[in-house]
Amino acid sequence: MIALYIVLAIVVVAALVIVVRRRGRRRVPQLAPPRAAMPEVLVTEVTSMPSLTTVRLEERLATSRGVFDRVRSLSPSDHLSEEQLAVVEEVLLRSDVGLTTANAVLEELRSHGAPDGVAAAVREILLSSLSGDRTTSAEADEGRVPVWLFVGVNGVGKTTTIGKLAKRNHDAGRSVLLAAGDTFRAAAADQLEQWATRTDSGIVRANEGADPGSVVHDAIGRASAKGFDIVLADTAGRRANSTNLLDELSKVRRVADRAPGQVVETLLVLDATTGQNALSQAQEFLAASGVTGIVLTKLDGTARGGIVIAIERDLGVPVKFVGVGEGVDDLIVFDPEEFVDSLLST
Ligand SMILES: Nc1nc2c(ncn2[C@@H]2O[C@H](COP(=O)(O)OP(=O)(O)OP(=O)(O)O)[C@@H](O)[C@H]2O)c(=O)[nH]1
Ligand SMILES: [Mg+2]
Repeated sequence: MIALYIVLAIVVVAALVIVVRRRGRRRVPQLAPPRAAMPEVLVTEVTSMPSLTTVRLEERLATSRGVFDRVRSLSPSDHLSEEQLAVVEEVLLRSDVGLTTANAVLEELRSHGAPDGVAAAVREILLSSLSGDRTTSAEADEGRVPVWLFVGVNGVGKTTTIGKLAKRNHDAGRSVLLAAGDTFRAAAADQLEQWATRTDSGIVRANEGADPGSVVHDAIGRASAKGFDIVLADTAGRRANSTNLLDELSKVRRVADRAPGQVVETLLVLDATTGQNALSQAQEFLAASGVTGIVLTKLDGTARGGIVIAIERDLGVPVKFVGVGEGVDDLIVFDPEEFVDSLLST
């Protein structure tokens, strides 16, 4: 009996020791961690973080920016030497700003010099030539459906741009319907359908060879009946010959602009990598389809970023968006200051 009491007492004491030890161990992590340095680190990180778009545009325009390295390396001067002016001219022409703009910049540098730095002076002059109205409208008259029509030759990036802008409109709270007005090949509608799925948009499509005007007409009817907020209409980039293509675009535009549809934007899509060729293409489209803005694609990976300036100057139509990659978010609302800074900031 006494032995039993002794064993019980040992068990109770052992249990007490274990509980006390565990409590002791649990307390260790409850010690307050050292905190003194934390707030400072956080504040530094937040304040020095540049805006996402700035980082992305400068990164994506790296090739075009590289062309301007030689301008950045010139020293400030009240009177630039002929040698320095020749460097500026060569760089501007390589970046494809065009002869008119290059001459205007040289004239300005000759008469005023560049006391605050050559890159800064060129930046100011280029910026002053980008003064178009870049607002886009997503509003139509009462009872009508706003339509954005996308035109341009094949391969420039129309369908991809529609996908990107579908996402942008969707994010802005609009319900989007895509119209597969490129009936030249079946794959075009399949490609658009993929974008519709990815961006949560509706789509109206027809068989290969169908009349593009009736596809757009059906899409507008459906948008009006179902209450979609906007229609983005794709068109073909080729036909048997270019005259037919432009005639067809004018017809599609007329159909799209008939109530209940209303064309509020006609966006001409141009490929920046084709440089000055993009300009001659653009002239033909401008005459035919009432273009309200340019989307310049593939600015990533080209050295010819200056083409933006040539396009605005020579065509008198504002660049509204620029494409900087193949992904759904790789489209930027064109901001002249951000753009020129991406090329010329030191
Ligand atoms: N790097 C890059 N590629 C792009 C950009 N925009 C479009 N692309 C690519 O360019 C190619 C052609 O794009 P599409 O959207 O099919 O061109 P499209 O004008 O619709 O061509 P068609 O339907 O043949 O008239 C695709 O491989 C796209 O991913 C861009 O901003 N940057
Ligand atoms: Mg296409």
